[in-house]
Amino acid sequence: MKSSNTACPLDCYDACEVIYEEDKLKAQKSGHTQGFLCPHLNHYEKHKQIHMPTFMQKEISMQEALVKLKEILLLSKKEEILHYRGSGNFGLMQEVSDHFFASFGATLTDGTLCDGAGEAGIMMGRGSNKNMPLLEIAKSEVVIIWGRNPHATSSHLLPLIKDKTLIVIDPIQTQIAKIADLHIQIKPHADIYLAMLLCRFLHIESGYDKEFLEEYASEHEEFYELTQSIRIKATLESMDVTLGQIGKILEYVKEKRVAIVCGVGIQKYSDGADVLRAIDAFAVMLGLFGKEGCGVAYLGNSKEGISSPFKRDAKRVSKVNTEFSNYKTVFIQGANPLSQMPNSSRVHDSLSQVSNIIYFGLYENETSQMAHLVLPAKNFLCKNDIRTSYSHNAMLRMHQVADSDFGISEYDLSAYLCGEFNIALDSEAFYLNHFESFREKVEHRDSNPYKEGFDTKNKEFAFLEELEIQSLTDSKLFLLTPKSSKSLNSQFMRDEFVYLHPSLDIAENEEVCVTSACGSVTLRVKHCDAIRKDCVLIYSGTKGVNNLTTSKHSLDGKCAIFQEEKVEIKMKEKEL
Ligand SMILES: Nc1nc2c(c(=O)[nH]1)N[C@H]1C(S)=C(S)[C@@H](COP(=O)(O)OP(=O)(O)OC[C@H]3O[C@@H](n4cnc5c(=O)[nH]c(N)nc54)[C@H](O)[C@@H]3O)O[C@H]1N2
Ligand SMILES: Nc1nc2c(c(=O)[nH]1)N[C@H]1C(S)=C(S)[C@@H](COP(=O)(O)OP(=O)(O)OC[C@H]3O[C@@H](n4cnc5c(=O)[nH]c(N)nc54)[C@H](O)[C@@H]3O)O[C@H]1N2
Ligand code: SF4
Ligand SMILES: [Mo]
Repeated sequence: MKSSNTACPLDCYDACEVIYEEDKLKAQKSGHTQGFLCPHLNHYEKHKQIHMPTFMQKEISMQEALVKLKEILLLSKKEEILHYRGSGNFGLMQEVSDHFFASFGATLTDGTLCDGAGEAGIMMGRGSNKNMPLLEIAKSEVVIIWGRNPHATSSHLLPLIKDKTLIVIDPIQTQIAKIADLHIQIKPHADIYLAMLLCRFLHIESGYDKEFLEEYASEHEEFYELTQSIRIKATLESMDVTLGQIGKILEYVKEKRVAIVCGVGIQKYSDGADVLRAIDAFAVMLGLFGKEGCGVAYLGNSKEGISSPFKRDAKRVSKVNTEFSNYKTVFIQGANPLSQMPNSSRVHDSLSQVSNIIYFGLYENETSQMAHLVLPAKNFLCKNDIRTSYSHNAMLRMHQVADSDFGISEYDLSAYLCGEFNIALDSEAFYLNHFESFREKVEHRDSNPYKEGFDTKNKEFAFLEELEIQSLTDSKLFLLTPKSSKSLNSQFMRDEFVYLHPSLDIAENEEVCVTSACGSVTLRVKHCDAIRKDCVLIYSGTKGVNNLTTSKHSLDGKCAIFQEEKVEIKMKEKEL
């Protein structure tokens, strides 16, 4: 009999445990899943998957599609082949195709569209990125939600923090901000200054953890000097934060078990690394590391402690500004780069010059429509896999719980290609067992890391040493592109509006053109009084949002910077 236990495959903090019974997806009652799933899985079966492979828009059989794929690879030189894999499915077995392409001599990708800038900042300060897991946050007394929107992106955090003192720092009055004890509706991109000022006032009030600093952060006096380079009054004004609010934060956190829960919102900028490093510095000043119920949560490394059984060394190019036109053949797996990479018109122009675009995914989207060969994948219910999370330390088997007579799994596709090209590949069970052998290690990751110091050479925290003060005021508007509760990036129900503050005086449903230095998009307006007047909100996954974004990298971390470019609204010859 088939197992009925599996796990949600989606790129999400929560990595829920799922039970499949009578064709229905149900949540595991115990553990981190707490008996509920989110709309993505509650309505999973409603989203129409691709059933038939196509070549030049014509339906073909899977066998014909595989032969076509082999022919295309045979006719391309190795250096003309690019394998571009996204995060549509978070299972560890997704990587099996990397094994084929790396062994074949193709080029793979590196860099990230997601959390890399923030992670780089954390690594620079602490020497590693060891996360504060979900269950540890549950033990805190005060939670600072900093650039994360848990109602949309990590709802399993909510029951764990419901009775705590809540501080939210977000330019949007999110649902969590509405119920918080304190919401700082900060100007976007100002978090680094807020973090530095918090450190400075903590120092002035001698509210810092002296013992901790002496042992693990002896450069704190130099850092205090750096914080003094910020002009208090002018900076507060430009951030839209008051001295009273800073005082309030310090009052709430002093002598308490504090969890600072960060999301990707704060680091979609060129200096995203410095933002996380400055927030870490505040946590260091408070002595929050290595203690129960204290710490900084971000997106941890979900693969920490797990070695890959696959061949991975290959030439790599960045996922952020991939020059597709350098390749004759591009194999795209679990990704929708035409929508989700920055600077869509550049991506479109570059992909247009590729002779063979192969799309291997579940759903139709901009990328599948442009592909020459489309290969439907099997969904997570119909294949075997295993996954970990970037927010908690469980390892979850994703057993095959159903059958489908269409699509192909990543393992079966790779096994076919390895067979045809004489590349060694072990059995699926071998790889699953390999990952399984790390369960102990993953499930016993240190919940309070850095007890014996940081992972830097001298075990001390490395503070930011310089700060470039940027102006936050000009006439343009900030672009915010957070995650929508109805879609998972470009999967499922994609949003299609631009949200503006009603005081901008643009009528609802009016079509406006949003422009940036990179491009423009025309969208209909919805009013939203939860956003600041100087912001334009377009959710990730909205068609055309990335016409506006730059394909430049963050200064550290090889990461996309979706909120770097400011925007303007144009309508009927009027400019705002
Ligand atoms: N429903 C849903 N869930 C998802 C996803 C999805 O698309 N939909 N995507 C998944 C993925 S891939 C990821 S990486 C995670 C990310 O999930 P989150 O970490 O929650 O990231 P975002 O939604 O991008 O942004 C979070 C918050 O940051 C705020 N923010 C934006 N700019 C700033 C700023 O300059 N300063 C401050 N303080 N706040 C700012 C936004 O207003 C938003 O409320 O979610 C995962 N979960
Ligand atoms: N403007 C803006 N752009 C963003 C972001 C933002 O916040 N704002 N967020 C960025 C972030 S954080 C991320 S992580 C990226 C995500 O960007 P992508 O990784 O491109 O993610 P999706 O848009 O969800 O596309 C995933 C595709 O994977 C396919 N898929 C799903 N399951 C499977 C499977 O089991 N097998 C195979 N072969 N395919 C499958 C589906 O068909 C789906 O179309 O987007 C980034 N882009
Ligand atoms: S909350 Fe996240 S892990 Fe849980 S069902 Fe929804 S998308 Fe999947
Ligand atoms: Mo992401």
